[in-house]
Amino acid sequence: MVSKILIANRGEIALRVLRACKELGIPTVAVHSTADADAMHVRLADESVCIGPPPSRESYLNIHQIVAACEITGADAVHPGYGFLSENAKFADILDAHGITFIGPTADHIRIMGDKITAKKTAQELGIPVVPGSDGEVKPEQALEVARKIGFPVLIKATAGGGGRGMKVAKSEADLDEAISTARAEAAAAFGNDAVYMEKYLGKPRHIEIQVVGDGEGNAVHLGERDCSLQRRHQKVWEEANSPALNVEQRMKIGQICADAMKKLKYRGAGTIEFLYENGEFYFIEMNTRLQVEHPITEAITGIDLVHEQIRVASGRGLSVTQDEITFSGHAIECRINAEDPRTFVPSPGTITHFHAPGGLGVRVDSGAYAGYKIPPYYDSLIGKLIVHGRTRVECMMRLRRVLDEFVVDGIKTTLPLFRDLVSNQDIANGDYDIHWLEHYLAENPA
Ligand code: MV4
Repeated sequence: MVSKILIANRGEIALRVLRACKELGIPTVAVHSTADADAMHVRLADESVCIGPPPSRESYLNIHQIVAACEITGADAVHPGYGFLSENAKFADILDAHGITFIGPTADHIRIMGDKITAKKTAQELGIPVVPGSDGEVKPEQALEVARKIGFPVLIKATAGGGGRGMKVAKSEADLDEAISTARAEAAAAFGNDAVYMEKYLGKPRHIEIQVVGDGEGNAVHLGERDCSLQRRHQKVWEEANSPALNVEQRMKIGQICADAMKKLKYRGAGTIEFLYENGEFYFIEMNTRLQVEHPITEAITGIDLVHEQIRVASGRGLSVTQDEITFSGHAIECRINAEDPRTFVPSPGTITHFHAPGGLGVRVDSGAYAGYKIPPYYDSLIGKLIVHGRTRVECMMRLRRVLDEFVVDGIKTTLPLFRDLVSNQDIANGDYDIHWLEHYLAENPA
């Protein structure tokens, strides 16, 4: 059942999920740490429960406290948002054991996709193109033979990794031993698991991800792609739907491959299938079994509320659309507004003294910030997302430029000045960038 939803998250995504619940007429329970007692989602929820002190491991990651909050309030479903427990299979299992609906995939699918080797093997079995590489884990004594078969340069990746953690490039045989030992040591330290695998290293790819939603019974749809290439140290900064690099035929082809794969898997809920895209080819790297930060740009071009879809599926009501009913209209860009220095990205916590969010046609601001809001230093620095839509990419960029000039966040440093530079950059205007572009730009354009 889904008759009262507990939102096991904070910040802008908690507010976003709460909005979807309210539109569906479903009562909401907010949980918060003592640092978030004044947060907007707490104010707007029907009920709220303090689940602990500020540290995440004592609050938003505390499974016992969240289950207790469900028991206290009678919440029979939990939306995990992203981050925190959103891809924690044990959490999904524990909720199932308590008869509480986890609004997301099955614990088994979370596990399969959480292990990067089983994720890749599963993707391959489902007909998704993958990066050429090793057949599973590579032991040090096998590394040279495997690398010669793949061809240098190769990339060593942690099986338990993801998001770029525990990766090492080996450009030639001379680099290989050190790359392997360093990657294994870092993986052991970061994940408690030193297993690594190997892939052909792609030098100048774009990062393109496909949004999918499945009903858990064999139906699934794709909602097109998002280009997330503009990243800094694996943190996405600016995302676009559609990708400036793809045409309609490519979009439909890779989208259908992903939707068909999710049908075979009987995938339940929202998911994102991540690819590297280079020389016209897609290469699967990972699948995220959660709602992504950047989901609003997909909503902007399709008109589909992804959280509504998640809740419908979790309620057993299935998808609200068939593939033929999904259309892609216009272009959308998301800028992540972080409480950080716009060049060094050093966190800038503090109190917002003035907050003016822009408006107008095609403008969405997902944020729980307000004048007087004290940004807690305990969590990530995202204070809001600016999503702008236009009928074309040119119109979208024109609107984004106006909106960035209108947006006011005083009292702390934010990444807004960076976006004001990017929206006027020729490469960005031409959509001419890859995953390394932003780091090169920041290095060449220091504060
Ligand atoms: C790669 C790659 C090049 N070749 N795999 C980084 C995080 C994780 N999603 C996988 N990542 C990469 N895997 C091969 N075979 C380059 C990256 C990568 C990257 C990927 C997407 C977005 C930004 C990135 C930044 C650095 C490296």
